[in-house]
Amino acid sequence: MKEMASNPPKTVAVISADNRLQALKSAFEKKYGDSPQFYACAPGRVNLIGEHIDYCGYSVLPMAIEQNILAAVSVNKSGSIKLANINPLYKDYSVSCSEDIAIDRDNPKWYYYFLCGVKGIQENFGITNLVGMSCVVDGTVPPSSGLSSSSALVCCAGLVTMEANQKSLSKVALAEICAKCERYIGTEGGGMDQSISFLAECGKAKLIEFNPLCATDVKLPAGAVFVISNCCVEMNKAASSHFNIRVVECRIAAKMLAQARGLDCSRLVKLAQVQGELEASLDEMEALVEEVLHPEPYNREEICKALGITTAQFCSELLSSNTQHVTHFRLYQRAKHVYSEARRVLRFKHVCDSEPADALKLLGDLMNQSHSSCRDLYECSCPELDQLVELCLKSGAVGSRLTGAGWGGCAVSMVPVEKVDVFLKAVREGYYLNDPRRAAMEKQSLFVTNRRRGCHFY
Ligand code: ADP
Ligand code: NG1
Ligand code: MG
Repeated sequence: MKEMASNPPKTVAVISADNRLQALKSAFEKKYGDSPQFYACAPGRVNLIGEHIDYCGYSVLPMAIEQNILAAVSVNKSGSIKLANINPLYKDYSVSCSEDIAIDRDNPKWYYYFLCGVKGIQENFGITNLVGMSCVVDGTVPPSSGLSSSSALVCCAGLVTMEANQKSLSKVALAEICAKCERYIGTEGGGMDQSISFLAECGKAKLIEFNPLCATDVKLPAGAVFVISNCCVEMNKAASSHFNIRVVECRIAAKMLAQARGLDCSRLVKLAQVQGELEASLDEMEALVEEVLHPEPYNREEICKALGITTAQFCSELLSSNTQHVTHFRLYQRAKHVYSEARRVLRFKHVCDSEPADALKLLGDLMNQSHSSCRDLYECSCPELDQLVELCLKSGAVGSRLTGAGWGGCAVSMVPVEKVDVFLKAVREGYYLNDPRRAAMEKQSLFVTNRRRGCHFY
């Protein structure tokens, strides 16, 4: 708890001894003709279990990974924020500090994620005159692959802006600000990614709880490692509506369940809030879903009638701007996934805490159930990811599941230590080497994760 209340740490690094920092420093000097004044770093994450439930108010269980977003920064007197990226695919951008920061959610370019972080800090402190900054960003989190490159970028930008404007915030405050401000890009996420990016500690996974935000250590069993494998299908969450459609479906499901139990549904927007109001168990909530909702998709008329609202209210109060076209909603399947997944997270934590002899098997089973639920009820997998998960299980994993939002991206597998070499060889040969495009990406796509620390400065 003490750690969570503290500010992001400053780490002493010998820049010349770190190839990546050295390359970033050189790129900065070439670009701006001066040396960076400081560096900020924010890690990506892998979620071990608890998918698509953070925005419903439920706890999740991620850990930070080695891959991160790193920025070199100096304060300038030009009255503008200048952004550049080591990767030439991400173009330079400059914005005046005296203008309102505009984020175009219809065109989610990389620099708008950075500006989300800037805007979050600006609004929190009511800063009217942001200082000018020159920044070069270098990222190693595979983008649009469920390891949260977007939030690492937003968190890094939040940190940079705080430091450059000589402000100070705790990690918890930063996590909450960055969860809120990433929504300016359009995705209505729940806060898992920003929370673990700030609150992670070396060697530890965390149970992240919301309202209030709290991170508790989870001791993972010693006999297994976690391996990430990317199916090499990218899914840009802000440029598509898949993610927000699920958020909307959960919001509608919450209101329908609340209405059916005579609660004031205008106030309730999250499935966890409905559980709280009813003082029911997760098992009872699943039974309520069975009783109240039907498996066939709902159309707009049926929902409006049940909730006693007009189509105009439905569009303005329940849909987001990028889901206005959606006509059918699978409320039963989405709510069933959320309540069962919330229960799996608690069971996973319980197994880790109680360390039974068959812990690996129990945890593996929970991960496999989570993947099935994501694939069949939440429909957020894709054929390549399902094929990869199957292969991971055949290659020695005791559990394997998609991680992050899905529709592409990575699987996380729990592999007994003694089987790791055989596992990596089988997955390499079975998924990557027989396809030239995947083979070229293999090095950054298949790796054992280490539990890393959270955001920090150099
Ligand atoms: P993820 O699952 O990785 O969070 P998102 O679709 O949410 O995927 O976000 C991906 C977006 O984040 C990219 O399209 C890009 O705009 C931004 N991004 C990721 N990595 C970098 C990077 N190294 N530099 C700049 N922008 C990045
Ligand atoms: P990714 O895949 O990193 O974009 C998203 C959300 C999370 C969470 C997961 C699914 C954002 C910033 N992130 O992550 O909050 O809902 O999907 O569990 O929206
Ligand atoms: Mg993201």
